[in-house]
Amino acid sequence: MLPIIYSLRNCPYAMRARLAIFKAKQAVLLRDLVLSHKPAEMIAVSPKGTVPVLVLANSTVIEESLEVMLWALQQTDPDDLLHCQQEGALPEMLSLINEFDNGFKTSLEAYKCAKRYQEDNIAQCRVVCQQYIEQLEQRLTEHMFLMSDKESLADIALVPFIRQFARVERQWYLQSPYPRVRRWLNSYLQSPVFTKVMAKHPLWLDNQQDILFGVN
Ligand SMILES: N[C@@H](CCC(=O)N[C@@H](CS)C(=O)NCC(=O)O)C(=O)O
Repeated sequence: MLPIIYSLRNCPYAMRARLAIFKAKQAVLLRDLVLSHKPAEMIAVSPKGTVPVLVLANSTVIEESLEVMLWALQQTDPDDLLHCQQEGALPEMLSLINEFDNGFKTSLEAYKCAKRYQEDNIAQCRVVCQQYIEQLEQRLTEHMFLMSDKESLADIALVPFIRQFARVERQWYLQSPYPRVRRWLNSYLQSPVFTKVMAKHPLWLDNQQDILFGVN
């Protein structure tokens, strides 16, 4: 029995989990859902009702996206996204991810909201986000990816959220002083991996058909 992942196509947390599963070449059964119709099977094992949720063959339930990523890469990590030979690399990545999951995510939500409701504080909200984007630009000045010249867990954990930031005020973003962030984000958005991870599937509740994901 393969692990089952409950997922939502455009959710950045589910996206990062799918990216890690794909990078780790782990076969899982994907069940796509919408938040207005969460499958009872998912709520039964994970009452908190957020996606992604991964259910392993031994019934272990993993209900945090970062934990799903770590589970996948601990099975196999062909691209060494965990930088396993480098002492201290993983805690450093986790610390960066934590900073973005908390501070940046909150600022991004405020920025998205200001845009959606055409609030007059949009520039202020953007400036708060920019402090985080500047940090990434600085990192990408020093190396090709966020941690080093090698791709890492941090890159695939953060990229779905930077994608969201880039979409809030498209024209502003395209001329913003962050050319390295744009190059880094574009290289993901244009990659075959991203195409696979963002493929559209029928909703599981509509046809109860699992989609084999991660290995094809
Ligand atoms: N900390 C969780 C957050 C996941 C999360 O908040 N996902 C959103 C969708 S992007 C969700 O499921 N929200 C539930 C709802 O709005 O009902 C994780 O990292 O997996």
